[in-house]
Amino acid sequence: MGTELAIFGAPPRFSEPLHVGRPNIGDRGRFLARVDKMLDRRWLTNNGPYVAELEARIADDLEVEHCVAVSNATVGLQVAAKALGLTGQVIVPAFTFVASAHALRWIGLEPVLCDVDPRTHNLDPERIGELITPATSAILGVHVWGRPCEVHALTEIADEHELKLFFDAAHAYHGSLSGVPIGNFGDAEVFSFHATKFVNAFEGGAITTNDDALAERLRLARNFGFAGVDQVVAIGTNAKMSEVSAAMALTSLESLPDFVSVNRTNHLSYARGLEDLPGFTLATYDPADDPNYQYVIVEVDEAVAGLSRDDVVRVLGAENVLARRYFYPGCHRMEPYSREDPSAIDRLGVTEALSERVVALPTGTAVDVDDVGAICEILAAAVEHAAQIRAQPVPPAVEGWVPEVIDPRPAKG
Ligand code: T4K
Repeated sequence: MGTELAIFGAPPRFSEPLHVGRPNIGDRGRFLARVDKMLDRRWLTNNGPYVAELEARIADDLEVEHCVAVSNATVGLQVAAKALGLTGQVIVPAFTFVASAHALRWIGLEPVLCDVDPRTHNLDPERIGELITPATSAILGVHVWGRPCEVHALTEIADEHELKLFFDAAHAYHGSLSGVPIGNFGDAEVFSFHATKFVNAFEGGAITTNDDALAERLRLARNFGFAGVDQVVAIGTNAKMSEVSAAMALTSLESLPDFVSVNRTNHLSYARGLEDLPGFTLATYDPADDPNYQYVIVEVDEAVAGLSRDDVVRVLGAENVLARRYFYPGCHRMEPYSREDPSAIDRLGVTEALSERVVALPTGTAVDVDDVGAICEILAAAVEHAAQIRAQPVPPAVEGWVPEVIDPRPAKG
């Protein structure tokens, strides 16, 4: 295609925008039937029957003792942190969605940002020791892209320093490690069922744990501290999942094998389409971990590809492919962390590099192999015409979304 690229003025390859994070809908009829039933019984929230069914289903699927459904994963992380009695500092990866850090900061904890492993994009256990202080109360691992953290190494560190260990499993429903489903690790794990996630409840999440006493505290904290009618025994918040969200999550879970299958097929197609493209490295999944393949993550090596990651985002944007720079620019370059700990940059070399190189590409049930094939063709043409692209300003007349590539970074040095 080459000069037919939209960035050179050709019509965009896709007439409708192709998003990263387009929700998987599942069986619409089953969902609507559930909603009808819900309306008939006039039980809309506050630990309703769908929430109870969802919690039982998840606990069963993940082979975990307790599941506590919540209104979203951000609040779920806060409820977990409170129920774990965390104080002071919590070690968190810098390369994550900002919710992992913000959830803690919002409740007065201090997220201490740690670098990640360049191979896994997950918290690097080797870098944790240097950040532990007398104020550290916990480590929060994030299973980024649904790939499991180095759970065993993190557990050893947490045990040695008597720290709590919990996981942001927002991306990781369905994954496992050495045959143990994610949901069973650390003191607790927190899943997101946001619309863009593998299991979708519009907005929603779940906390899982094998600790009976912790589960009780989680349930209290989720519902204002109510232990029974008129009986408040603890400080709590409102983190309850509504019935309509639980109905959606249950419907989503029924379609889970289809979602995995589509994601796996798309991932394989990307792998084939990109294998000979210089400077493009697709993040892989280990099939033994039974992953959900929900994210298609590519690292762009500008020195080899001749194009930067931001050039790639611009080329795709012109074609109506709305690729995302997750997790640009890294938590350490966002407020308030950039202001409160500006020297964090010095210890976050891998996060810095990844946030410059990583791009998330569209997948999920709204994307098929033909779409993937077209995206790979666009990328191949972009590499072939890299020099022209770098010289070419984005034509203002290009239809559709063209990402704003504004660098919010303070100058180095
Ligand atoms: N921890 C981690 C590691 C996370 O990634 C997240 C959330 C959390 C914790 C917190 O979980 P929750 O509290 O949300 O349960 C999106 C999601 O809003 C966010 O949930 C997610 N991570 C993050 C990775 O992605 P944005 O700012 O990129 O959202 P937005 O509005 O740009 O949407 C993403 C794409 O999805 C767009 O291209 C449009 C498309 N989209 C989105 C929605 C909501 C649709 O096509 N339909 C939709 O209904 O954060």
